[in-house]
Amino acid sequence: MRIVITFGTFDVFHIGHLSILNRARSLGDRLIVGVSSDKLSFSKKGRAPIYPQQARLDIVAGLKCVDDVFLEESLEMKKEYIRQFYADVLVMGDDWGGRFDGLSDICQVLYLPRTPSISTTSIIEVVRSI
Ligand code: C2G
Repeated sequence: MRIVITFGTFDVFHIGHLSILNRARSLGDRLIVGVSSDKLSFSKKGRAPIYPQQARLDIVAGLKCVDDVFLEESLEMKKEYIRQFYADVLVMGDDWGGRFDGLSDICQVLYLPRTPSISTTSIIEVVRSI
């Protein structure tokens, strides 16, 4: 059994989010997703997410490719989460390239290419301009 873990805010869920989760799932037998808490998300992006954390958790948990979700409270707790869920592989988008290489002593660390031309920020900008 190969367990894959990944993390993200997944605010205003879009095709780029679905794509990385499907690709992450295909690298193993189970996919566990840490969804950033509202507090963590605010500290990363300097603005509150549009969707509150419970909605973001429910959306990600409802996907066919996702086996389990939990709330990610801190960027610095990746090691604890990896151990807690017995993850064999950590998948991150390549916008985080290199950032978590220090964890390669406890699991495989892979960075997958982001889907071009879509982001939560660009969706917010389009909606604002209508
Ligand atoms: N993503 C993607 N393509 C896009 C947009 C996002 O592949 N066009 C990926 C990101 O690389 C990330 C995941 O979708 O792997 C979730 O994206 P975000 O919600 O922006 O995640 P982020 O806030 O970067 O959270 O502990 C790390 C963080 O929680 C990552």
